[in-house]
Amino acid sequence: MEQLVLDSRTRLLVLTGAGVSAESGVPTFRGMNGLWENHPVEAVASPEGFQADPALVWRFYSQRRTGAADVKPNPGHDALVRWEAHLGDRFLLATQNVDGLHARAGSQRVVDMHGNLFRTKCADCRREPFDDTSVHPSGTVPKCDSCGGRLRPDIVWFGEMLASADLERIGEFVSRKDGTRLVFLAAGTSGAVWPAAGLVDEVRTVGAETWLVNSESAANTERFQHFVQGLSGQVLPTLAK
Ligand code: BJW
Ligand code: ZN
Repeated sequence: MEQLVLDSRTRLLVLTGAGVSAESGVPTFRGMNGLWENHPVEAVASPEGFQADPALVWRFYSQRRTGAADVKPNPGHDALVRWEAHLGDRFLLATQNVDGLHARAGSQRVVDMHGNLFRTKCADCRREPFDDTSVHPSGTVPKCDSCGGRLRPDIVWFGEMLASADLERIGEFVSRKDGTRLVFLAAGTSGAVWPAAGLVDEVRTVGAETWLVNSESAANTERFQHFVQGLSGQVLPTLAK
């Protein structure tokens, strides 16, 4: 297998997607055919969907919270923890996963690009998002203590902007000028959802070396210099030297 070199002149940006959690037992989006109980994911993960049927949205996220609380990080998550221990500030993990498994595995430099399943915010007022493991499986819609409005999961839904602070943190890491060379590795992601799917092009503008680890070809495979086909829990632990 080709080897990823992580020496003292390398800084590494990792982008993970649902495939990295798959071996922990978390279903992927394309694996569900983009459907949950026959509803298109866009219907339960968009502001329009929440407006139309907030109870359905809370049933979806309650099931996700219960499922994600029951699973454990896998050897793919653990490999990323070791890389971070080795690289320190020369490591950044941008994840599209909202399940919190990277943090539970021990990763520290993590950007939750698409939010966090175990955080809730108000749909109506600006109060700070807060940690929340509550579930509402019968579809009751929790209310905000501050304004009485509807609470919603702190997730970046379709058609919503990613947090600018998160995008800036990634952008600063990409454009950092400290004499190190940038390596970009994407794992377990279909390359179909933007802006994450465009990161590979952004890093190429600064001359990054690019790797994709995925169980099948992604929508943007040809944008990467190296494609290692396989399961992330098997490939990542032996990929770097
Ligand atoms: C394994 C494996 C194993 C399995 N090992 N591999 C430009 C062009 C076209 C469209 C757009 C565009 N810009 C914006 C859009 C619209 C939209 C978008 O991208 N749509 C596409 C579907 C076309 N993007 C947005 O709306 C984004 N917002 C935005 O751009 O704001 C600006 C704006 C505002 C207003 C109007 C217009 C623009 C926000 C996107 C937020 C995504 N949110 C979701 C749902 C909520 C999260 C949740 O509830 O969990 O996040 S979508 C869903 O997809 C989820 C995921 O994080 C995300 C990415 O999926 P991922 O991780 O790639 O998973 P899968 O399942 O797709 O793929 C898994 C892969 O792993 C597969 O390839 C498997 O083979 C593989 N695999 N097991 C290795 N063991
Ligand atoms: Zn409120």
